[in-house]
Amino acid sequence: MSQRTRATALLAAATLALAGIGTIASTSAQAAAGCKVDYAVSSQWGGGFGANVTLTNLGDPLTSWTVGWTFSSGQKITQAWNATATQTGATVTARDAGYNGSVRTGGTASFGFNASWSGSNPAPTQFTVNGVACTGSATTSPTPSATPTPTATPTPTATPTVPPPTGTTPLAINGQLRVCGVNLCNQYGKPIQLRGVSTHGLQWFPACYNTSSLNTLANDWKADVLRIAMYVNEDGYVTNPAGFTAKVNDLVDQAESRGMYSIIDFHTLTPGDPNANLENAKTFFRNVAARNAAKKNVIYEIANEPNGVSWDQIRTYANQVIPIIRAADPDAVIIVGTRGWSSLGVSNGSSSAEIVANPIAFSNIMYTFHFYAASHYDNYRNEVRNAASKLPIFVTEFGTTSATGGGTVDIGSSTTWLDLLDSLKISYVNWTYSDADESSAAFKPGTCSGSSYGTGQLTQSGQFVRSRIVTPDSFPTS
Ligand code: IDC
Repeated sequence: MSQRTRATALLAAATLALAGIGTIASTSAQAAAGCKVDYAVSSQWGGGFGANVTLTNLGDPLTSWTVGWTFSSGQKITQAWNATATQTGATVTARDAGYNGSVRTGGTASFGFNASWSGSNPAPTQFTVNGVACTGSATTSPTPSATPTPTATPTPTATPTVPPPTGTTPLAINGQLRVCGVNLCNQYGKPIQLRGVSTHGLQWFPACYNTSSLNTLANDWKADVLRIAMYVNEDGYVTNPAGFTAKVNDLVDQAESRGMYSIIDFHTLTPGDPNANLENAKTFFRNVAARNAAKKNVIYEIANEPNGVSWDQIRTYANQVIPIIRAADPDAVIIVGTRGWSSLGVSNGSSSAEIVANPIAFSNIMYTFHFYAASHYDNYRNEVRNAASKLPIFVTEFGTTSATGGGTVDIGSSTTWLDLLDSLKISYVNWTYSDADESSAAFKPGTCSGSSYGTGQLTQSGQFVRSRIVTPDSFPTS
């Protein structure tokens, strides 16, 4: 391009840009607004209560928000998280916390608060977002060129609390998970089972988690969940906290963009006492919970396999880490490791009775059970069967092999195990989606240095596990 043509082109671009600014200014006055606010008291005690508030943006994308309402019975906010709340008289204004200010069309943002009450505690019924009353629908200011067509008035009975799924992925269908009774439930309150795989140690197999392998996992294996095994010691997190935190966050995004859930696994193994990593856990979970609070695909696993410690010591650890996660991400499911390498105590001569007698006193908690099919047989199965009617259990790790991760692949025992978990609707995750040179790995050694993760690359274990995960899910929506 000659100097002259180039100057003309620049001038044209500048003119277009100016025209663009003019257009934006004139349309922003007519930005579609619309919102829905869900307000739910999560717990209430004498004189106090906690509540979660979720705003659904039904208008144009927001870059910041305030949610407003008026209390009718003297309630007073004492503390808020994921928003800054101010209260003048009965009028509350909750402003986004910065990191959750952007909400796409159809997206949600949540925050929570504690408040005092006396007499009665009625929920507010009218909310505003950025000063606009929330009617549960979108409105656009009429413009001469684009008069909106009138929409049918919604009938009260036809307004479901949770709208139907907007997609077909596990995440789109099930949305925000929660624990109901002993089950993992979806956004419709229906029990579901998630089936998926675990990474190997991120420090050892970074090459195995890339666009191609994750596409294979979501599209070919039809996995529902990816467990992100972030070892803490053993050359893991402690060697580079910021780097491993970023890697975990990236994999959360990768899973989300493919419609899968992700389990953030703080993979403590050696030492077996999670309290040895308490400060690391606090820092790590404070960061990942704040960063991922608005996402619906995150499940937190706070200690992989406690060993050499009592259930009481595990509880002590959990009681310090859970509030940190909750402060940032109040509604996520949190999974707590159990005694004896997450064997519900069995590998230490104990049982789930110690957990039932002394459970974790937070809501939305599940308990970890792990098994290796060539090491753990009927006495472990009996314990799972027994515990399943009393505790919400999540199998965040199992192998088809011995507990070393190697040795013979026991297809018979693996089949018995997975049939049992299917019948109990217990979610499970296989160790490992990697090409480690050990029989529990799903891919043959060397696979991750190539570009194909097809069935030709699968090991015996990988073929079996894929065949169990690929079958259709059952995700009830009504
Ligand atoms: C194993 C890996 C192996 C690695 C070892 C490190 O398969 O390559 O050398 O960890 O300690 C678990 C643990 C999990 C183990 C796995 C198999 O959660 O970290 O991975 N296992 O031994 N519990 C029971 C078995």
